Amino acid sequence: MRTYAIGDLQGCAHEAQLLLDHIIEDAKGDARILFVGDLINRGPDSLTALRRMKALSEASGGKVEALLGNHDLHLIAVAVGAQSASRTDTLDGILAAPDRDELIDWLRRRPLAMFVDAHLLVHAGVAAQWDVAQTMALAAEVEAVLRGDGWIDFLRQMYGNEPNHWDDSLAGVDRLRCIVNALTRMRLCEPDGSMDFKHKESESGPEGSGLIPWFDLPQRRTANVTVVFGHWSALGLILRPNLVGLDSGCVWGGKLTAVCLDDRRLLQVDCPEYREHSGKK
Ligand SMILES: [Mn+2]
Repeated sequence: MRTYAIGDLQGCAHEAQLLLDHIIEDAKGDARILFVGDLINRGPDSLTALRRMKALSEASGGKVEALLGNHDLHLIAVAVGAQSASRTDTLDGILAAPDRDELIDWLRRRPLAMFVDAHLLVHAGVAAQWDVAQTMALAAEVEAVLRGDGWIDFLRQMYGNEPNHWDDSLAGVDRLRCIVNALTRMRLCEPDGSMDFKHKESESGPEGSGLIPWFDLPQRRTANVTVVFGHWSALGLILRPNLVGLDSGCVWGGKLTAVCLDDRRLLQVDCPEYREHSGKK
């Protein structure tokens, strides 16, 4: 069996289907397919994208899985009234769908991190202090809350940029928020690992800011495995020996990318420019 990771779909259901067809052909039918999150929002057909991925996952016997990204969490929060919709959302089709409760219920039970064949998959990033075991344990803390009775209460408290620096002593909602922000929102950091949520346009932030991408922090404890992530379309595809960045800007007129984790073979689909790339994602 070959394993493929796919970048941010953001509602590009048509391109997702084309890419899945390529993968099935490439794998001769025996594929494990892992989405790195943001299945929906901004793009033209979030409802179809979400319905198809749910159906595919449920029929796959665990071979198709999707991580939770910030847009997925946003949808869940909007659906339960814990967050306001944004002007640029394209989620109305899901929110009005007769099966919306089933879709939301499936989505909130998705993981925030996966560790597969020495690859650590997350939507946005991992805090520099975390090794693989701690990353998986912290993701599981949030997953348990999102799957539990208190999930709506948590969503009401989830948003906020503080605390922006991980500390093992963090507790309660501060701890959960910091985990969510690292795994689903982080891009640039201060040299001490503090997360910056203001800048996303480039790898270095504004001149003189001293900001660096989370993955270039020299103290990062996951540098010994390959980290696979999405979320940062301004960077485009990143392929390094221990790092795979998969958000190649599908919804912004770029490509939808899958990488085979077994041999780094790339499969890509060109996308029409559904949205103007203004740096606001
Ligand atoms: Mn994202």
